[in-house]
Amino acid sequence: MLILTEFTLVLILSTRLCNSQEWKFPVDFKFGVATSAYQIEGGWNADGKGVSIWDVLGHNRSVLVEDGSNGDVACDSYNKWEEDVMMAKNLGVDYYRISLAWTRILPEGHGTKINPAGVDYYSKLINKLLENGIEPVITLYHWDLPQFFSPLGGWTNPVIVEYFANYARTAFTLFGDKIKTWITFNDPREICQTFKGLVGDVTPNFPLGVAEYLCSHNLLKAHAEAYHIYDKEFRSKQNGKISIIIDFSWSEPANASNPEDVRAAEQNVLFDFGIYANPILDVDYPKGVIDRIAERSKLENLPESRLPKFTLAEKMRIKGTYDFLGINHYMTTYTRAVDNRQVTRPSIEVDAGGERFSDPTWEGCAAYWIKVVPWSLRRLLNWIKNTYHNPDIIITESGYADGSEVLEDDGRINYYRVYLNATLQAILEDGVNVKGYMAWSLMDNYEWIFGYTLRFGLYHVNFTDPNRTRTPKKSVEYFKNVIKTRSIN
Ligand code: PNW
Repeated sequence: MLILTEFTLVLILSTRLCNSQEWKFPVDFKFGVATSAYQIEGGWNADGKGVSIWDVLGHNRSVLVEDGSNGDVACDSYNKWEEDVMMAKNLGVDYYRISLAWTRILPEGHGTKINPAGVDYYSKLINKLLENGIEPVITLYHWDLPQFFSPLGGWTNPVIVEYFANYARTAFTLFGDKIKTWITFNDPREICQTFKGLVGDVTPNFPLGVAEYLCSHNLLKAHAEAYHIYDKEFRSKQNGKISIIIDFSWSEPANASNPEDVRAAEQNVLFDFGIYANPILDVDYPKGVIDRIAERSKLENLPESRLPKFTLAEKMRIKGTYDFLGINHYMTTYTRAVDNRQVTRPSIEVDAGGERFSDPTWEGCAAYWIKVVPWSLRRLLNWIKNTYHNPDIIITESGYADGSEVLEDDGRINYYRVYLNATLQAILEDGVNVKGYMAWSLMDNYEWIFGYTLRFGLYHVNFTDPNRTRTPKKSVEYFKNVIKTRSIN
């Protein structure tokens, strides 16, 4: 009986996956691919570009990088951008998400000294995309902070808010007549938790449990300033949309019938995602986060909470600063409640509590944080729908890594098949307003502290060839076909 039931279920699901006429992406749904400046451009000091924290890390502290490499040349997209556009065109994507290197536009990071060669580079790229019917989506900040801000403490210093606002206004002025979709920040959790608002070389005295929150506090204010500048000075002429991308790692209760585990998992979701999303999509930090950090701070005998407070005016300035929500999704874990009332060295991880682990039966890939667990994407999309009044969502990154130079990338094809199917389930069965899906990434690129050891591309890049030759992997045909048929096969 059980076998029959399961068999029937599999039959229904696979019929739906393969044959159903309705199991298609809605007409207004868009497909895309994403990259970021430091990961692909190279040309780290070409034609007047200034230095970023990643240039400095790649040159002086490349011991922190798995293969000791840097992004000096990367995919050489500073020279090969026309080929990149043709690759995107071949896929048939609606959009190509790139990021601007802040120091290519403003070499000093601050002030008004603009680098004309940098402006020219992005103008040519944007124009070429538009000529080929591809919408350029621009991320202002994808981690390559101007080095100027590093000794000031990066995102932990509130002065950064005005500097970022100046950079954002410069970008809207230079490119806004051609751009319909702007993103302020890519992945605040990575910026503030992984990299601690700098590039995460955490010294023994680094103020953990404080720095992460100073970073998110300033980042949220900077996001809101950029949003309001766009709204007030540019929107009426340029008619674009602007928002933020927040990475969402889903946390599932280890035992769904144990209320403690349910609470611990929810708390992790609030610390990973809600801490950045709630001030924008609702108001202020989530209550669960405020209460938890206050409680931990008290245990540590601190006079006040380690989490900074927004004034009422700041809360109102940040609230509602989104025209849609960008989501990057990679990680899934189970969370088990643990008793951690003891006082240890504070950090956002300790504050978040719970013990996170993955199921050994989940299929993995070369990136340890990625498991193929598509139901978790569907759950987190529903969580957003239910928590924040069903906003428009664009999945701005989703992808799979190989650890070697695989061209027959069946693992990636399977990944996209099941994650796109979960996206369709969320749209068609659950009524979540998902409006787009972007694959990470158009091509293999510099994967931060993993250097060139992880390959996320639909296109292979030969990093030992001075020409950085690009070759389509098998997944190019697959993704192309999904876009063409608007269905999964
Ligand atoms: C994203 N996680 O970072 C970045 O936006 C990309 O630049 C990067 O290349 C891509 O993911 C692949 O790693 C994340 O552990 C890295 O949940 C890790 C996580 C999330 C985002």
